[in-house]
Amino acid sequence: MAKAPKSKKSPAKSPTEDTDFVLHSLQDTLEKDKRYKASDEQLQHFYEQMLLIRRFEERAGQLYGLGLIGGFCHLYIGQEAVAVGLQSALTEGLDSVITGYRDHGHMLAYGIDPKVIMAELTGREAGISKGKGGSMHMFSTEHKFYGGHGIVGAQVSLGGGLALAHQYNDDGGLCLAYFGDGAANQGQVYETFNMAALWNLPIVFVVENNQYAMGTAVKRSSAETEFYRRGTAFRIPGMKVNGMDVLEVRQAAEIAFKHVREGKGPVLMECETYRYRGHSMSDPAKYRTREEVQDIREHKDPIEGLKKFMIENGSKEDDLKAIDKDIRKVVSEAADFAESSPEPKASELYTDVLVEEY
Ligand SMILES: Cc1ncc(C[n+]2csc(CCOP(=O)(O)OP(=O)(O)O)c2C)c(N)n1
Ligand SMILES: [Mg+2]
Repeated sequence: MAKAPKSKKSPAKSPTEDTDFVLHSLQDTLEKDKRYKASDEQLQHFYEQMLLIRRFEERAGQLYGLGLIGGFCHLYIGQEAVAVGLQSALTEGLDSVITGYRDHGHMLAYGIDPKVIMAELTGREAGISKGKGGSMHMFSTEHKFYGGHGIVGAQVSLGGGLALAHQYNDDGGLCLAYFGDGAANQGQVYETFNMAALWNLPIVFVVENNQYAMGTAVKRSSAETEFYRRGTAFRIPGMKVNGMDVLEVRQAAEIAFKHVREGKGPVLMECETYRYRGHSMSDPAKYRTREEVQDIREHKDPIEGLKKFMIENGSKEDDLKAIDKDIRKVVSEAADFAESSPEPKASELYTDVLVEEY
């Protein structure tokens, strides 16, 4: 009998022997020191930004109720710590961000003027997309914020493209691509994981696991509910992060961004979070109990959590109240602006539309 040819490949290693397989290394680093050591100034900044998102979204909900916002409107209330923790660690003007339709918070976390965001919601000329995009289609190339996408999962592959551009231009930037637990079951997400890992792209994939995709709970739709593990087949390291704690999110961002900037390829981060409001403004929310929402609000709220931490560390309750007052004023001014600005002219129907063949 002929001998089997000797394989030139070294025998397969068991996962535990495979020391260059870094899937757990980032999580291990986070576990050692979970919370970012923020300065007093940074703490105040995180508090202000999360509160701005909360108050802005509450007001947007009211304007929607008054019929001043048309179309869809998906609020971010409850998830504030994710956008603020991650985006505060980005390099402004260099890194890019892309997300789905639940996008107002990400824009505010970028420091974009609340007036132009609110004016976009009410479909006014002064809006960031000239009033022609609305809630789901906000965009700012100036801030390298690439939307605002209504097609679930599409932002992940587009984010892969943005990361490829960073690599191609060798600009040192990275792309932060957010998507939901529901989007995580889209096929194109895994095609993107494959190419991103193969080409070592500078991208951080962030699953904002808010427990539901419209009315469907994660465990009813997902065979693997630990989303941070879903990059395993592509050798993408995963991180599981408490998305209700802005300091943990920021710490995870530091670790993930460092890894990506060192040219080590993509990271998949799962932020466990919760949305307090319905999927969109037209959601009757019959798929969960009031008690479930109330329990999270009382025990895990990201803003209350940070407030408690700040007071324990010397901040005065009155100063924090004053911040809230100032923010309410900013939001009121944004709402007045959004209600009183003119609508786009009819001729705007013919601008920003691709008509030529390509
Ligand atoms: C390709 C595609 N399929 C279905 C929809 C309808 N749809 C809109 S949002 C949504 C749920 C997505 O949930 P998730 O990804 O968890 O994000 P979340 O709304 O919780 O932020 C679905 C199915 C869509 N917009 N695009
Ligand atoms: Mg979801």
